Amino acid sequence: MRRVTLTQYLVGRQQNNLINADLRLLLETIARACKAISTRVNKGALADGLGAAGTDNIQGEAQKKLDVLSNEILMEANVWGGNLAAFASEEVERPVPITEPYKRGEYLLLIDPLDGSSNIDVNISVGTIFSVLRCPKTAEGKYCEPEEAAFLQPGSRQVAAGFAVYGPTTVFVITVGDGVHGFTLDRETYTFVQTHPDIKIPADTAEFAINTSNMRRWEPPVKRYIDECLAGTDGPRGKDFNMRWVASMVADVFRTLTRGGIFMYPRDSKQKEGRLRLMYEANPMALIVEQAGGAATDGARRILDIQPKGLHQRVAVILGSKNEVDRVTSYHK
Ligand code: AFP
Repeated sequence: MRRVTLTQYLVGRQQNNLINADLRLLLETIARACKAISTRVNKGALADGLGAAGTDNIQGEAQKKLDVLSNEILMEANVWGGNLAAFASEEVERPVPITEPYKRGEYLLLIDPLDGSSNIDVNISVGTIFSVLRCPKTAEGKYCEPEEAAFLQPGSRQVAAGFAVYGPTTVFVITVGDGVHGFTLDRETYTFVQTHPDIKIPADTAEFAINTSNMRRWEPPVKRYIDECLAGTDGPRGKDFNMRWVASMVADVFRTLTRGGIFMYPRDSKQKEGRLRLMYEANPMALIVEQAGGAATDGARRILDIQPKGLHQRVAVILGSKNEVDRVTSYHK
């Protein structure tokens, strides 16, 4: 039986009026850019793509060459479509509005061009994360100037979100609000082919993902939850837990989507706001996880309800199998 391609999936959503032609073009263009990034990532040291770029991003973090290149690939791919008002990127301090000679459109694109880039030089999976919002309109019905304020919308306003994982295979995961679907890159035809239709996260799990080197800094509810997992069959959970930590959110989230699990990057005494960025990491992943039947909070609040204050603000993230996320949230109450 012939598998559905990403284009067929998106055309189907357009025919069902779930998305319009502009959003479909945007999503197809993002996927095409992810193919180009995948090719560069897979070349690795053969193409002088590894190592530091010699510059820092807005977060003051040293950029990798592939961080900068991935950002350029995504921006160049999306500047001409006439469907974007502006984009925002982890790698760029301020939003980049679409300007003449290009036409503006109704969407705002937020990207983490290369998530997990500290793993690049050691050949561990990395990825691209994206989030799509609508540009707000004024009372007169005109699009607002796509400055930072236009982006500061809660994650529940996203019209689409997804990510690519550049791993043993390149997988593109997307939601437009009617479930979560995964597409694997067929390198012979260079086509994304649906391999994970309608992904659902198991409500229970016996696997947690957290960077335990931060344990001494955690707040009590997180410490209690992890201690109980570590106590295994002899402890209050009555079962043994396994641990995974890739340190590439895209890889940890894809594993959580496909076999269940709880992914945690809590706030702690050193990273008081948490480490992950709300607008282009937590929000898109929270929409994906909820659309797959999971849950995503900052320990207390639903991620998608958080009213952003800044484009690059950080947030605590606890997401995955619903029953486990609910348990951690109950410990915070
Ligand atoms: P980098 O992009 O700087 O490698 O950070 C990756 C990340 O934002 C996210 O993908 C990981 O889950 C998390 O940071 C890993 O953080 P630690 O290195 O502190 O474990």
